[in-house]
Amino acid sequence: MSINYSEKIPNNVDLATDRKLQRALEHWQPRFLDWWQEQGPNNFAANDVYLRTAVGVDSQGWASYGYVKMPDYRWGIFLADPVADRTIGFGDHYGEPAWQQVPGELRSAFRRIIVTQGDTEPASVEQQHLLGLTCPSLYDLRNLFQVNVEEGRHLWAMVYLLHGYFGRDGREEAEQLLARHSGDADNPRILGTFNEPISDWLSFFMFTYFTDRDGKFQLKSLAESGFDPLARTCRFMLTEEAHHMFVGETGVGRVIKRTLEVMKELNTENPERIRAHGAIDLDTIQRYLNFWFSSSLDLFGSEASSNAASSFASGIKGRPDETRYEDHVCRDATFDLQTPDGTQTVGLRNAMNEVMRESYIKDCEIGLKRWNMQIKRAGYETQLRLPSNRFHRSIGSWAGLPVDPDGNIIGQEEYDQRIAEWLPGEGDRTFVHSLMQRVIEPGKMAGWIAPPDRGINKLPVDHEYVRLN
Ligand code: BYC
Repeated sequence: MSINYSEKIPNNVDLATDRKLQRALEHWQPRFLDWWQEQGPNNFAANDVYLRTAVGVDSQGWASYGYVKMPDYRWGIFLADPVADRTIGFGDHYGEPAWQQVPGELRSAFRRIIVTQGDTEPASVEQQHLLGLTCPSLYDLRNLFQVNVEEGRHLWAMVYLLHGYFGRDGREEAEQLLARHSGDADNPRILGTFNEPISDWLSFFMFTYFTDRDGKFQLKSLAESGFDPLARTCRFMLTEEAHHMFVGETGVGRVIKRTLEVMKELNTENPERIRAHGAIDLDTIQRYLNFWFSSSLDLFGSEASSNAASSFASGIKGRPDETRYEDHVCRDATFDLQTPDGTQTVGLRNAMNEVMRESYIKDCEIGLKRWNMQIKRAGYETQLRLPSNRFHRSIGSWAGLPVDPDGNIIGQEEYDQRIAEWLPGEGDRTFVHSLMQRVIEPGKMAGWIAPPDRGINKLPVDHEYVRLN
């Protein structure tokens, strides 16, 4: 299905036939643009950026690449094609026709979840607001902007649902999505991770690897939703999300590659010497990984959750790839949770957050394996690893406990003493920030990161992906 770009708001939902909705969205559009000017990529509004824009919503839909000034990006409303006679794939309504409208009794639960999803999108743009000023290359600068404009479009996707299906409440929520701000003391973003600063590119790559991957899993579970417009919206968003995780995986991989080159060159594994040579030692990379992984684990919510149970039961949110499972109703099944007080058996529906978290952790391992292969091939024994899912948690039964990366509860004093081994401290951040010098000559890379294997859309790495003059 192609997207109509001739309209003020590009869309494939035939917006022109719903004048009321069109007017409401056209009213919101200038507010979005004001927000983008204020909170979006700092100082790059006038530059041409080599971006991809969706022209259709099938797998070929990404054919269109070209130079665009970001404020002119064609943000719009794109839903994946409908599946004929789609039925609900899980919960108490299993097998019933999917809903084209929100059932009255589920209105506030759906709104809450759409608002939570929507809130993360502008939040991430805000978190990355200043990163462009310290880009390690034009290639990376372009990728940052691609990610930013697509997060902006994901916001549009959720605002369309709020405006289209939730009346005045939805319109008010859409306003609030532009009023909360990442890290704002009075009006912060809803979920913890989205209030953490992303002030250096190592954090950006960790965020796009670990936090965007939470996005993948949450979107996959919402793509199963009984509310068909939400499911179709999320299916299309997932195609955009894949590139963000690619940026994360290759970004971290390139940082490691450069570190290994320096280790070889100096014939040392000494962090101080590696740092003095302008690369990021593997211990620091591990600490950043620990931080963003553990923070992203919190995004799945508590292990035992009545919210999760009712979301599943009522057809709001399924499991990612629900068809993989045999039992789609899960009324009687149970799940053993490992809590600080020992094993606790709960109904499977109540453990859906944990089920998702477990699949997420498995998916995170894939990149780790690749990075570790790189290290091994270079002849070093060090291996990066995911810390235990009990480590450094702020949500759920392990929240706030002094747990080491192996998952053991230790004394608070020992924990406080050793935390600098496990999480980035002031010194790490100061060092990493000191490396963040802007490199903008086409094809040149900052000294702490290796070039990518290839450029964008078959163009060479030294292509001028952002025209800064
Ligand atoms: N921080 O029963 P509980 C993405 C709240 S990322 C702060 O434990 P529930 C993206 C929770 O809201 C994907 N608060 O969990 C990535 C609830 O509050 P209320 C984003 C938290 O409700 C990169 C209370 O604690 N999408 O797309 O089952 C760049 C008790 O909740 C946190 C979604 O998250 C936290 N970490 O599940 C750009 C999907 N965790 O309601 C974008 C929509 C929990 O009592 N959201 N709380 O005030 C959901 O499905 C669920 O809200 C959650 C929580 C999975 C987040």
